[in-house]
Amino acid sequence: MTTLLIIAVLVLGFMVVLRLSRVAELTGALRGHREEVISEQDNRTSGRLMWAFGAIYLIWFIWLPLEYHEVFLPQAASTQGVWIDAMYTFNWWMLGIVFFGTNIALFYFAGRYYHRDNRRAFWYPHNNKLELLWTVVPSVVLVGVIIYGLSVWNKITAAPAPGTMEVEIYSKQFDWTFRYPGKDGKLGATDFRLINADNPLGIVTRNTITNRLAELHEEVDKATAERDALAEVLPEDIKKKKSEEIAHLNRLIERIMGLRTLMEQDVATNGDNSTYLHGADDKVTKEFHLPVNTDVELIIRSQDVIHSAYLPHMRAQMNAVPGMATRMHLVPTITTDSMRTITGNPDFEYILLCNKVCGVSHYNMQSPLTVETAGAFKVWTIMLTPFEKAGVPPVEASSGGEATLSDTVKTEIAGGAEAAAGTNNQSN
Ligand SMILES: [Cu+2]
Repeated sequence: MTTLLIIAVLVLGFMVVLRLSRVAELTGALRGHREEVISEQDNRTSGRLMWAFGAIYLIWFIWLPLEYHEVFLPQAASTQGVWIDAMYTFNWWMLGIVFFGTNIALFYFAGRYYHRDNRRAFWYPHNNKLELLWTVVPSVVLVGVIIYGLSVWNKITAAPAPGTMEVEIYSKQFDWTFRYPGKDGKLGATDFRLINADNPLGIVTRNTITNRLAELHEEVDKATAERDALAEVLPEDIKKKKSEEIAHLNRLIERIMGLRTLMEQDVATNGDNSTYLHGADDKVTKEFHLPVNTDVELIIRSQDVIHSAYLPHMRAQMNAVPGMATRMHLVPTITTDSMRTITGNPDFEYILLCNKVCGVSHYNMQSPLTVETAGAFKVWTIMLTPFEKAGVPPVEASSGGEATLSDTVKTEIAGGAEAAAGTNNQSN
């Protein structure tokens, strides 16, 4: 009701102003005043109003951050965040100086040099020194901004020091999965062809390869049986489609056997250092923890579309791109508990957000992050179940899949190298 009244008052007020201006126009006309002739007094008033508006406008820009700084993010919670904030502040200073300088000049000149009948404008078309000045100074400042930005970016994406702990952030529509190294301290190789219900990240081990092959052979058998049983009744195009599906599954099987060849060769060459032997003890979890004051190398991957791993309190963000692994360093410097004290919010949680519009549930693609002491983190990781114990059932010695495999050993040998070249391994 009050809102309605306020709106009514505003509308009526507006109509009154319109009427009054019409009255002023008419009385002017009666007095013989011509509307197109603007007096010096009018121009001076406009000039003063320009100053008043300029002052309010600039004061508003100063007031905004002072009033609302509490809704800004709290202090940066990582070493990299401090670098980013310093760069951000530097950029704001540059922008602020230019913004206030140009706007003060704009409003000052507009108010100072209003039109006077007895004065002519000074014709000043060109000045080489001025041109040089306003070309060189912004160029130098911009080069400075870019060099500063690049140096910070290079520090954030620099190659990790040997022994840096790797943590994988794996994205898919619409959630996050995390992978921590097991006892060997290293993440194992992955391949998207091995992804199934038991192996959401496609970790490569002898077991996962065997299980995935068995699963695919079962699919081939089922699809073939289905197609053949209905051979009499199915239309030609559907049968063709079914055959294409079966051919696709068979190609997938060949590629995975190529991967297995590659794995065995790598194990033969590198022994225990082979990246294919590091996956079994990896720990796959839906919870995200990081130790405080420890340099962590985040490996970021995606299963489907481009996502972006964004940790606002760490001032960290990196795209998750399907088919490749992106990475960045992070040294969290404030534990979740300390941040609760700093912000005065007992429920404070760091958050990992997806920062690329990736589909219908993008808005909900998030995960809390716990930053804790190195000791607490270690205890937490030890409590996690290693991958091979967690999801993958042990392989039976004589599974149906294995039997069929021996039939295609020739293909394996012939296609191994080619298929291996086409595999998409993200090894460390
Ligand atoms: Cu996403």
